[in-house]
Amino acid sequence: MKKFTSEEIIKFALESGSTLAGVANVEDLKKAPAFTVIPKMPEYNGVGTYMRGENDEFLTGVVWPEGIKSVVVLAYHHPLDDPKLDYWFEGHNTIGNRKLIGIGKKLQSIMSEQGIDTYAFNYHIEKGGVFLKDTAVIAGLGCIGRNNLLVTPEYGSHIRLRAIGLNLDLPSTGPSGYDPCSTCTIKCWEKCRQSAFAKKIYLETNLGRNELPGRVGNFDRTLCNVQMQEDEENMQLMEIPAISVEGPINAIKYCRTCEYSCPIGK
Ligand code: B12
Ligand code: SF4
Ligand code: SF4
Repeated sequence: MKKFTSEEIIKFALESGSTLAGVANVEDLKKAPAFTVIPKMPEYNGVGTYMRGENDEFLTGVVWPEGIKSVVVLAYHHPLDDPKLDYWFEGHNTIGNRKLIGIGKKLQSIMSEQGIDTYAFNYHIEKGGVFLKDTAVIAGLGCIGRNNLLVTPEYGSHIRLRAIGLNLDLPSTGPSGYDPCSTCTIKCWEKCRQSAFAKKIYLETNLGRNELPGRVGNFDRTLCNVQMQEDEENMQLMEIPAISVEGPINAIKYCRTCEYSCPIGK
């Protein structure tokens, strides 16, 4: 098998249609904040998790597939003038996620032609996923902003992520050290209508690290989830031929206020 560098793999990912891409070594990810704090946080089974039945068990950690040594993170631009890329349609994935799945498949096919084993990580942690924002930071795509989202220099937080594992032991291509929040005067976290960033609810001493949700421990996912549930109740019928040719389909427009309130990438 030919030896590849992280940069060569990134080139394949960009050729596959990814807007941005980077590589994170699995050993670096095992030490990254989200991967280490999650078992110490209170259980959460709201939107974004995959708890279908009463007997489903909480899976608080990431299960690493055998032989996978590095992860390629794929980022797809979700521009402000195309919000429907991010709508969830009843029983369907978002258009943006479908794009990302297609890009991942292309990359997997290029890798397989080169004799490299790959693994497509699921979106949901409970179905074998990884924490995508931390993976993107370790891969050098940007930083975790005060809005608790990945902020990239090129597109701000207006991107969505996916990951493909490789059986290649490649070095991480980050972190980059990029940090626009340290000098920013815009209080993006104050714009949240659920006040999800109003109080410090996680302590460094309890979670065992300094990098906390919302950076300083003030992002409350249960309050954000209240908004997500309201958004689900307010879903609207829409004509989206790319998803359904049989007429209108219910669309959920999940809140993006913390994403939109950051000026980077606009
Ligand atoms: C479950 C989930 C949710 C849940 C719970 C979120 C949570 N953070 O716990 C809910 C429903 C509330 C939610 C809301 C949203 N989500 Co969501 N969600 C997920 C999911 C499936 C898992 C996230 C998770 O459990 N993380 C674990 C927690 C503990 O991590 P955390 O809160 O980010 O905290 C860690 C980081 O901040 C990190 N950190 C802090 N500082 C530093 C510094 C360094 C150097 C590093 C490495 C790390 C680091 O440390 C913290 C832990 O201590 C991911 C997809 C995936 N597989 O990753 C999408 C994902 C994170 N969501 C996403 C989005 C866009 C949203 C929303 C805007 C809704 C929407 N319209 O899609 C809101 C934004 C809320 C917010 N401001 O964070 C995107 C983020 C893209 C981006 N640009 O960052 C993702 C990646 C999915 C995707 N489509 O690409 N989400
Ligand atoms: S607006 Fe953007 S740059 Fe400023 S603190 Fe918020 S996330 Fe950071
Ligand atoms: S997605 Fe909306 S409700 Fe959730 S933290 Fe961001 S602004 Fe608040």
